[in-house]
Amino acid sequence: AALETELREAITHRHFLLYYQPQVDASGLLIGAEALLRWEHPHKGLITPGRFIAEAESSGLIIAIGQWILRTACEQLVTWSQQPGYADLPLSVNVSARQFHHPDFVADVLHILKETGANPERLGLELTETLLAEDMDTLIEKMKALRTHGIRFSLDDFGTGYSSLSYLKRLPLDQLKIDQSFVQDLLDDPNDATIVKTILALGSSLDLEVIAEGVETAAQRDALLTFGCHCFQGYFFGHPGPAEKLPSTLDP
Ligand code: G
Ligand code: G
Ligand code: MN
Ligand code: NA
Repeated sequence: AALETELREAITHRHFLLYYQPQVDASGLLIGAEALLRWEHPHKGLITPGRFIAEAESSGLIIAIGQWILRTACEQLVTWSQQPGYADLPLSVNVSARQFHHPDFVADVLHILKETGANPERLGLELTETLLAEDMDTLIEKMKALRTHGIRFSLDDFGTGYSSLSYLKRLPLDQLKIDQSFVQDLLDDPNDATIVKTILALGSSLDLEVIAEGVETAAQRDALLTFGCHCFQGYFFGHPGPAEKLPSTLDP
């Protein structure tokens, strides 16, 4: 397809870049960042992954792009490790199902960490529930192998997929990310408020950190606080942007 050809060219010419979005605690202190892929198209400008990730997955190009993403994120970790205020900042990287299921995934991640010199304890990987469709034992084995090195795992877009609670209990996770769709209507839709509270209770009983995504207003943040949520990500705190624009403290 035309898009596949363009993606191949983008890989060759390194037309990708990573944006970073802040994650904050209840007092607005920066507690982490999420790396978000962007394609700097020579004619079409900046393209968000929603428009090409599916093609990257189906064509298999996500493997090469994913390696570039991990390497770039690890290089950013090394840069931060030398900057006051950022030295211990955790960075989360999105990993697609096809990428994670590749037989070389664990070796690739460890190789990139070694080559860049990034601290594995600062690296988090965000998985989605689509991964759970495949062999559970292999999935858990790979997660455990990476966790031995200190890498953390988040379940992204949580609540939108099909993960049963028994799966959730078996997975060696560190964090649940409440999908932004539930945060969006939190104040108007009692069902969404109930779902958010349920995810927070689940996280608490499974000893998982819970972070709310897509927080756009102070009112949403305040409601989440009263529910016992202490970690936030969203436009209210900062849009995804270049690493240089990531503020070390936010005071909304
Ligand atoms: O940043 P944006 O809202 O455009 O992201 C859209 C979707 O693309 C999200 O579902 C996000 O998880 C996914 N995405 C963003 N960056 C990456 C990446 O580096 N790798 C993968 N596999 N998906 C990404
Ligand atoms: O699927 P994933 O959670 O990785 O994707 C996160 C996506 O959500 C990114 O593309 C990012 O640009 C977007 N995003 C981040 N904060 C907000 C927000 O406050 N509101 C909305 N609508 N989107 C957001
Ligand atoms: Mn994510
Ligand atoms: Na998400």
